[in-house]
Amino acid sequence: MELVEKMLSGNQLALARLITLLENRADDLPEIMRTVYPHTGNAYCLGVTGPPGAGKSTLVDELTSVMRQRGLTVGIVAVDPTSPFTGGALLGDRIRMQKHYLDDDVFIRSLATRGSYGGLSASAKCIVKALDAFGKDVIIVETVGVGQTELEIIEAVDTILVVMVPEAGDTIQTMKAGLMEIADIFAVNKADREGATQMAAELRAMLSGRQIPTYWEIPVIETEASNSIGIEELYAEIEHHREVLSETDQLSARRRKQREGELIEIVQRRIKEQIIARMKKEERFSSLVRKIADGEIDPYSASNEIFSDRALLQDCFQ
Ligand SMILES: Nc1nc2c(ncn2[C@@H]2O[C@H](COP(=O)(O)OP(=O)(O)OP(=O)(O)O)[C@@H](O)[C@H]2O)c(=O)[nH]1
Ligand SMILES: [Mg+2]
Repeated sequence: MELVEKMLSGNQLALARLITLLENRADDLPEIMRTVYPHTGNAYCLGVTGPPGAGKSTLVDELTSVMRQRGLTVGIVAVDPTSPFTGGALLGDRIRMQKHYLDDDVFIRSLATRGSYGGLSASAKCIVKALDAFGKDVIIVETVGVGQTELEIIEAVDTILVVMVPEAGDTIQTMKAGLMEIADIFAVNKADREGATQMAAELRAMLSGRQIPTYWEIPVIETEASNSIGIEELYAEIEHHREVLSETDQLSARRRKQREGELIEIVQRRIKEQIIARMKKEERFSSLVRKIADGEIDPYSASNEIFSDRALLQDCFQ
């Protein structure tokens, strides 16, 4: 693939075009990924998640400055699956405000839903791989941590930073959203506001009761992203986590698990797409749908009919 070769040789424009293909899940995506894959595995991937407006983008921006000072190249993928209509445009504007927009060594792309079921997290993961193959040292993925899509994406990173803000009910929300379970590091951002120290203490107390991995004690760092306060400390913890993961072989364990998940995901998607495409060609399928709609048959019995049709299934997997 010429475009992939160009990208691999360091061409920024090729990278941008390739990422657009991946974002749109172009037909040749599998072929692109086959070529990209052997060049992946060198970048470190940081996931940043937390409630809307917590200051994730501002923190990402600040952390990027620290990384750039250390000579690291950075790729940023911001995912906003919440608003299919305005999300893309809004996010685009927000991203543009970042101060690394003109830095050639920082590549920024925002993604928003296109109504594709489950496609967003898959696209995001492919894009992270492309940035990795391109040679970025660090890839940062920002998501609003609420739904399944975001959790799927965030699980594909090496270090998960959960950003919180000192606002009433936030801790409980975070627990509900499953963020307590996935955090490697907590940042209590907007520490200039009242209640930050108390929230950090609350979080630490909660964590001390439930430290599951013995190799890592989850730190809670207070930050003021918009005032550049606490960023170096936060970055130090990210570095520290990375070191601990490598020393304890947890990094390779995480990545092995991610690859396994990735395979299962790809197989699932292929099965789903093939069966559905094949089914839709059958007159019998539309008559089944009619029967379901008319209440003559339930969807479980209808799916049994489909799965007992050996000829149809065989046809799917030739
Ligand atoms: N007071 C205060 N405001 C902050 C701080 N950090 C960020 N903000 C402000 O909070 C607002 C939201 O910041 P963003 O970085 O866009 O937050 P986000 O979490 O990326 O938001 P979404 O992507 O929309 O979920 C902006 O107006 C920031 O300037 C902080 O430490 N203190
Ligand atoms: Mg943001």
